[in-house]
Amino acid sequence: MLIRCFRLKRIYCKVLLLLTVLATVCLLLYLRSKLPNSPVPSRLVSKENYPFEQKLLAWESKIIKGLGDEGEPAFLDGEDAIEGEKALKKYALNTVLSDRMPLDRKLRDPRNRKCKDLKYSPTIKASVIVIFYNELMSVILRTVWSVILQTPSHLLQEIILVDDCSTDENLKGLLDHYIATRLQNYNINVIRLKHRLGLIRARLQGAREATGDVLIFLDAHCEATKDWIEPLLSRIEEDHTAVLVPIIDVIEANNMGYSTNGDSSFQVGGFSWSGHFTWIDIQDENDKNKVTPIKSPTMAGGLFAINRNFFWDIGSYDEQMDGWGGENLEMSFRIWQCGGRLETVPCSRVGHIFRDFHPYSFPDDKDTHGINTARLAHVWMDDYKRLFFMHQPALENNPIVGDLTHRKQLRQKLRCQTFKWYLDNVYPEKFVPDENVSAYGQARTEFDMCLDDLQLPDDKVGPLGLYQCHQFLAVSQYFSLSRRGELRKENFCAEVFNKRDVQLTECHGHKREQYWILYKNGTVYNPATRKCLSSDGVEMGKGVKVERCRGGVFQRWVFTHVNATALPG
Ligand code: UD2
Ligand code: MN
Repeated sequence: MLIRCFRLKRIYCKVLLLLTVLATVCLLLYLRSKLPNSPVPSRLVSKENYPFEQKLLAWESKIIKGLGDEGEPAFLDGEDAIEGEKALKKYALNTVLSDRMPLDRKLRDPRNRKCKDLKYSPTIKASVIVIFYNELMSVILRTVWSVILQTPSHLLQEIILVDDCSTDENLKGLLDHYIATRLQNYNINVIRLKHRLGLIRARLQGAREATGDVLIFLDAHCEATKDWIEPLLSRIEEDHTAVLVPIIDVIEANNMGYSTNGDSSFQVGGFSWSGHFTWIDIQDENDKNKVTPIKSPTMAGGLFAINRNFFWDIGSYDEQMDGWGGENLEMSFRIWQCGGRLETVPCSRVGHIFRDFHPYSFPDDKDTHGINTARLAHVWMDDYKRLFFMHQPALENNPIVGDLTHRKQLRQKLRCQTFKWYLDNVYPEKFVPDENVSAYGQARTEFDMCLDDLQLPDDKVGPLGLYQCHQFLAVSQYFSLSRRGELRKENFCAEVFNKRDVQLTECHGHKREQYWILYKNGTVYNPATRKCLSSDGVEMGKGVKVERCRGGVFQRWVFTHVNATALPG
């Protein structure tokens, strides 16, 4: 008909044709405007995953461009702000804000200026392993994107995501669809565990699948920054027994701000005798500005790089550790005692969302941190385990701790050093409450009252208290008088305030207010105030004080163990 129309050259026919074409174009344009603007090639969206695509598009359309760029703290308005506050209380994270923030947000380069001049040219590749259990999808994906964007592709073998049997439905089909449609050009492998295995065995599963020269483990709420991977890989290429930790910066859980500790100061890992990881400030002035790796006695556990073969050779993880906790100290002690090194790399920085509480629960409500730590104490700490079990007496001979044969065999096979060797060579600053001290144990008055920390939380300053002596030596009443004259508990020292009150506060090593002399007659003298420690008039549960020295029962303290030869007359 068309041909005939042209042949006929009738004007009305031409007009009709033009109108038809115009109408078709309009219809197409109209239909297109009704379709969401998908960035995804249509061949990747099938009938089955169409609902996922819709959901992702709806989410993506709400992402606010530029929000949180440069790692700046971000804030939402109105209802979103209120919902964000609620989420923070529920998940220890502002999930509303995270969902609105671009997954590939730009971060400023947080490194020390001197790092920027260093050139690294590693030739080995990493497998980055990210484990998760019910984490927020946008947070997991931001972790993944940061790795992709900050890692030169020739250094990245693959990213392995291990889902520790999450129950959150979004982390199944929707996450898979995101990876298939938005990350299809990258080598990302998702492992779904059939049962919840806990973070230790989840990491092991990831490691088993990995094929890179180096394994880099990350928590599922991290953001890598510029050139983070080069110094890690270079150092491992130089020494395959070096296990490395980046500087772990803080991403604020409420506003996602990326904050650093300042340019030239940072911390390495320590531990407390209660079996917890602690941060220790770099003491050595020369180390503070360093850009080369610095020895670290322990690691926090979530973010580290290790040569893949070395990981297996040195005993990977204790597979009988459940849930969460303890594996980081186990690995730290083992690495040092069995011939490796643990180092913090100042020029590699990765942010981590530190949450105030675990947003997930543990099966059976077991104290997995305690049990796992009891396992490592038995295997790696020799006699020093006495100091841990003082904090956890119920775990000392408890079958719940499980069989240790394999780990003890491993220690023998690898001919590892003793824990004393570790303390002497790796962590000589660590205070051992019953070694090289003038006195330790309970400090008792004649009225059966003892010095007591009154259950002071680890991170607080509080009074050095007085309480009825316990029948057994419990941690709350365990004090030492160090050779330096500190009356201390782990990292807390008794210090005189206002020339009268005595507080437990962080040990400074040089403060005169923290300096005490124990005389053979039981007087505890503070030369700074020229006063003596006294229980006179102090009620049970209240703080002791210093008073003019006048002898007598209130100023006499009897320690359970005294090295009499070390005391002045
Ligand atoms: C710290 C470590 C963490 C781990 C832990 C001790 C850092 C920054 N973080 O606690 O990596 O070493 O100490 O065990 O050093 N997860 C599972 N299955 C579970 C529970 C958790 O896969 O049953 C995942 C979780 O989603 C996260 C990772 O394990 O990606 C670590 O858990 P976390 O972030 O709650 O631990 P965190 O940072 O408090
Ligand atoms: Mn974490």
